[in-house]
Amino acid sequence: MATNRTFTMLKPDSVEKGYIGAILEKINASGFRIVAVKLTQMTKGDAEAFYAVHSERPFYGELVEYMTRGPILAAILEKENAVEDFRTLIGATNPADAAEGTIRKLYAASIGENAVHGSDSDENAAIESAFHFSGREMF
Ligand code: DAT
Ligand code: MG
Repeated sequence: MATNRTFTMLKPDSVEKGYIGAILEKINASGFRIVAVKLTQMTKGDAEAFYAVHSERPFYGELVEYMTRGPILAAILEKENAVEDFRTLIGATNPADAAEGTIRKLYAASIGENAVHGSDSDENAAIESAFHFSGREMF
């Protein structure tokens, strides 16, 4: 398996509740290297574009409101099989369905406010990383 990268956001609820340290510790302990990291806040336009694939879904408006209500921690992570392994680490979209020990099981409140984002493909990881970071911010 190739060493590769994924993109994550610790969403506004994680930042508000003070979970950044604990979640980054878990990410590090799971073998991911942080390639890029920053606190940033998405504008309405940013969130609408980032989640454009969900624009016809009934929760789209709430999702955009949630993702823009405060800062997020955006990061790029490197590991063998990064995309798939990170999706395993974060758990199911709905924390009620997430496996024991996953980030969403431990830290997410609901399907709408589910603590963390993880890219779902190598292609989307590259697109999402470029959405938030310039080349000189990646190490
Ligand atoms: P994931 O974040 O696990 O990739 P997704 O891409 O299907 O999940 O959806 C993106 C986000 O949209 C998800 O993290 C939370 C929100 N969302 C998804 N399904 C939802 C639902 N049924 N009700 C409310 N919010 C939902
Ligand atoms: Mg998704």
